[in-house]
Amino acid sequence: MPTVHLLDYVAGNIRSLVNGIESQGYDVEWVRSPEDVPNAEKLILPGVGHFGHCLSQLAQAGYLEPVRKHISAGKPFMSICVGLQALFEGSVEDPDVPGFGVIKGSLDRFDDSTKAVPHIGWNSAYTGGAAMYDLQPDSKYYYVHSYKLPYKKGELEGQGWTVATGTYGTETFVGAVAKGNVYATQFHPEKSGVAGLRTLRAFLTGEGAKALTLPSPDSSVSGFKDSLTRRVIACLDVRTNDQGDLVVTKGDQYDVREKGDNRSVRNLGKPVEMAKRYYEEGADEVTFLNITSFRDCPVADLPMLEVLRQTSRTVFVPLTIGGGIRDTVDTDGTKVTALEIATMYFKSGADKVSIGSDAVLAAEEYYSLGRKLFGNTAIEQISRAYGNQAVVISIDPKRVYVPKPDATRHNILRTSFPGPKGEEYCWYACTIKGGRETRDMDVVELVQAVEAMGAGEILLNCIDKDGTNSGFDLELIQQVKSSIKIPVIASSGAGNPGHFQEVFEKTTTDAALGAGMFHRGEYTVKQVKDYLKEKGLQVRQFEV
Ligand code: 1PR
Repeated sequence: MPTVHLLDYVAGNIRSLVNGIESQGYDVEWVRSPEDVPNAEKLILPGVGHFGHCLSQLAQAGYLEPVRKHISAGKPFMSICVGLQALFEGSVEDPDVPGFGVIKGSLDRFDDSTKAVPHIGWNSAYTGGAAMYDLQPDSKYYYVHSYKLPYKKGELEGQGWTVATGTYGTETFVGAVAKGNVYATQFHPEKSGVAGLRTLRAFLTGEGAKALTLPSPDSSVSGFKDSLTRRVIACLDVRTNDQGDLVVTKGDQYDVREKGDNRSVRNLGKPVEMAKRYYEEGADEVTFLNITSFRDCPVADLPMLEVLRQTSRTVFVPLTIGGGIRDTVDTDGTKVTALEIATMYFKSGADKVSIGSDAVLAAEEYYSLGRKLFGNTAIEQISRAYGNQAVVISIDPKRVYVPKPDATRHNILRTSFPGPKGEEYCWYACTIKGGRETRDMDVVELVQAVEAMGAGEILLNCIDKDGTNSGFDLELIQQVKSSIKIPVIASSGAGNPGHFQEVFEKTTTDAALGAGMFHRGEYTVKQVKDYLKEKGLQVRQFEV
């Protein structure tokens, strides 16, 4: 099999990239020291973490010069995400650390005054008609980043670079650049479904470089409307049933057992098969929640690791895994940190981890210590190692009614759905252990604390709505959205495509998630996306 060299310079969640490359019939050889670089014919630099971390790791390990030589020798070179950013001169993310300087220009941060940052989701890589590694004008690519090169007409073209852009809010940014032997993408091709694998293939085969067209001097790829699509996520709650099999289940307000005399765990199918089906129907992401954390099992044998390994070989959209991510003690008595558990998940193919109960406990400590951070929580440790975007906080709130605003110290809202005694106000209490234990913390307190700790995204469930098919809790979603800058995924209650339209139109949510309606076969992901498109909302269509 032909090979491509991959620079393995930090612990990164690059299993998906390896899977993407292998799916195209190529073998990965790892560059493990600077001496290996000259042996590489084709070299890929996957960017992990943040700008300064990436470049200082490369510098410390002695990679800067060999990589520069590889590029100037005209050998095929591709860099991804922070790897693209590293090619520029610098970034406001770490102003003291210089980049490779292969491209003139410096990165800034997305403006978060009117939109969520990081920019997470499927956006364009628009080339304005230039041929660039098989990028297609109607395709969408998966981005996740807070820093970007703002697109300025002619700036990169004047240096001979062909440019592709996306637009987020009113900001047009550089999504990909190419010149000669160099191709760099801000998006993740390995997570961008068929469109992403196509552009990766164009690099691997060399066809992309051959067919690349130069920008014309007056070309412009800016001036777009926001091209970020509405993200639709399929979620699989997974646990072992009473027979010991790993099954996808689904509860009603978190009760996953059948009603009536037969109280066995509901079995709705097999996790790997169902994830693949949702991918092929056009799910923009797939989330697995390991709802019982497989107690009594050595950490290294967690069945979810195998589920991820198998899923990530065929599902090329982001995979999130949640459940049991906390410091723990293994069955043999050894201590295992949350970071170590997250690392195992990343190495098995996860792109993000989701933390539930542990986040609530960490937030309680954060407030009790006077809002100070000491760098020791799971959220801080995992986001430091893998980047904020890799850490999702899954919240399981419950509505608590109060008769008047000053009846509680918590962040309340006036509700259009009064309580059993006609109460017009409510707040949302955070729970832990799958809703079994309610804590004296409201959702606003929790999301603000975890944002300060470095979480990249919120997965906002709602116990009252879970499994009811009655639509999302719009009041809860808007309360959370207006309290933080990081993106929010609305979850719980989706029962038909109209509920997705409603949550996207009536709140500013960044994504919406469904579970039961997909598992029970009531609607497919494709039907939801077709419906949203019909209603004039931008969605990514699945490509074959
Ligand atoms: O606390 O870090 O070990 O994580 C445990 C994880 O498991 C948490 O993310 C928690 O939300 C989840 N979890 C625990 N128990 C349950 C349960 O159902 N008994 N599931 C559970 C949470 C909620 C969503 C669901 C949406 C949409 N399930 O995953 O998919 O509510 O459902 P719908 O569209 O059918 O209404 P830790």
